[in-house]
Amino acid sequence: STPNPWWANAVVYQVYPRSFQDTNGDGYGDIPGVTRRLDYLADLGVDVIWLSPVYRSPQDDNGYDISDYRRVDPMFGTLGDLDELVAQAHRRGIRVVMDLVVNHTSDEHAWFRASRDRAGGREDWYWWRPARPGHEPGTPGAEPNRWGSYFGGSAWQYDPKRGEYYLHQFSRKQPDLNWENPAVRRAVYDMMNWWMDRGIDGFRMDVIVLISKRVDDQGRLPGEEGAALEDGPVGEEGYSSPAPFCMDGPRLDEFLKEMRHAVFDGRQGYLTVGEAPGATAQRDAMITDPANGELDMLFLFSQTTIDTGASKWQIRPFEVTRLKRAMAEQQEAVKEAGWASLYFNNHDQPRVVSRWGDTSTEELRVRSAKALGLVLHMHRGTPYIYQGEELGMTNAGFTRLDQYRDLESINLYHQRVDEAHAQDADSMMQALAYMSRDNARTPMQWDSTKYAGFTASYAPKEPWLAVNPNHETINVEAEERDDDSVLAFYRRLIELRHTDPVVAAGRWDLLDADDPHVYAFTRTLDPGPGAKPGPEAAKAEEAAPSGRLLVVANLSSGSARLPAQTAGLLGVDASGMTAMGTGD
Ligand code: TEU
Ligand code: CA
Repeated sequence: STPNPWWANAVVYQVYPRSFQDTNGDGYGDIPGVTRRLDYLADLGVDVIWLSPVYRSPQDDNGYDISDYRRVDPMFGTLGDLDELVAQAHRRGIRVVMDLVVNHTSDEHAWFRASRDRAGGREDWYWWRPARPGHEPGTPGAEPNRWGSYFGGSAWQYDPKRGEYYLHQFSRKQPDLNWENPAVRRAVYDMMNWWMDRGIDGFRMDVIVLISKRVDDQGRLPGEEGAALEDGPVGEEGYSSPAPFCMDGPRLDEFLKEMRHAVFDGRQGYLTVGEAPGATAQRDAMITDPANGELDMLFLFSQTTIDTGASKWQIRPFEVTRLKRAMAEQQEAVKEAGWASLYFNNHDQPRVVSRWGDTSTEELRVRSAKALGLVLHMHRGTPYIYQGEELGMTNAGFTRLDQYRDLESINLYHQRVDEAHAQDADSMMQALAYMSRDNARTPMQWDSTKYAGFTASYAPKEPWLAVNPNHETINVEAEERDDDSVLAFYRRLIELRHTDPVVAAGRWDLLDADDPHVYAFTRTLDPGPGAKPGPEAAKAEEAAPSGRLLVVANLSSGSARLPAQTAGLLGVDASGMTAMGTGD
């Protein structure tokens, strides 16, 4: 195996700037707010900040719709504010990774505006297609194929100016870039180099596995008139899925290698992590194998889909065994080469303590948050913390549709309930309460004041999304005073990754895979025959003489017995454990 790169024992903290800290009272978090809270992050001990998009954007999808990659949106501040944030972070030994959204741009980006012209030189920068022959352009059924957008409606939008349709896998304000066009790729790499030269430390790449589309030898998409490829089956909402044709497409490896050369060759100390819905653990191993020169890490979706059905709105009960299986798949796949990212939460996922923990009492919430944090952070890989996860922040608790702001939640409610009758209103509201992205996006809870310290109590504007009422008890200030808080526990988790070589590098072995309550595994760092003696081995001996760590967490709400393998390893009889035991 390869020597560990710098990020192998690093912990990444995701900041969703819109919800982190507002400094000018407009109800939106901003870049000076992140800078203001850097000491908090330095105290927590994180090594890297991943900043969700702050580029110029109409904010149709909270900044994941970019209209100018080289400007900062005024709602977040200025380019100068961003330079200052990066400089201040670096001063504290924290690296800054920016979000890179290049599967699509905003429909207000200059590239797209030029592309609406059939002769402007940018005509092939997006996926333009004519209406289905024999159909009036712009009328229902005239779309090039049956694909549905992930955010509702057709994935095709008619543009009367151009007289054609453009593809958008996400909202109609997020047209997909045509990566088949080398000029598009060059423009993206130029922009990336511009940011790297400015001093940032890498990129988290939004839906990067969607950039290569499966086309036939005439360049036609599936289902398009005369295309050799069949469109997929139409589902209950009236659309087919673009996923089989756009996820992990045929030229993905080629594009990623090209990007690596064009942007990262000769650079050092950076990090690249690609968001990879639909990618398998085997593909993860290939793409993150340093020998292949693609990406450092991927965010797989295997663990985030264990409790949903065909659609993310069909909720099924959480099963510990499924979580273990999903995590194990990735751990096994990258054990020889490649590297795992470890996450339960981000700005698209509900709060893990509400999702898989027990929040029925305050005591169980705290234990759940610790148990889930322990399990995640003790795996082999690079852990990601999403703002507020370190406090055990919970889901939003919204009960009415008008409390939501997320376009996915709102559009899909209308599509599934009002249009397709795929789900009744009550069950959809329950599904939103469980899965909506807005659960992750309520303002960061700093203190117990009216707006949780996210914005001043006397601010002229309310926070853009309601503050969770439980901020009166769950907040940074309260948890900093309490040595047994979730926050204190996260500090120790981060410290362990930095100080214990077994945590950073040890082999991972699952125990008792089929036990429905207890999540247990070992981490082992044995020199083995033929291992080189050296500073690494000496350090390992010093920090953990046995070179072995046993992690045991009861993830059920009741008490559980130590399962056979775990008990055997401890040399004890299976005995009772407390609910959501933290294992520490
Ligand atoms: O998300 C892509 C993605 O696959 C999903 O997580 C998606 O957000 C949704 O939950 C599907 O049900 C990325 C970003 O993380 C997300 O915030 C953006 O909205 C999306 O891409 C489009 O840029
Ligand atoms: Ca603000």
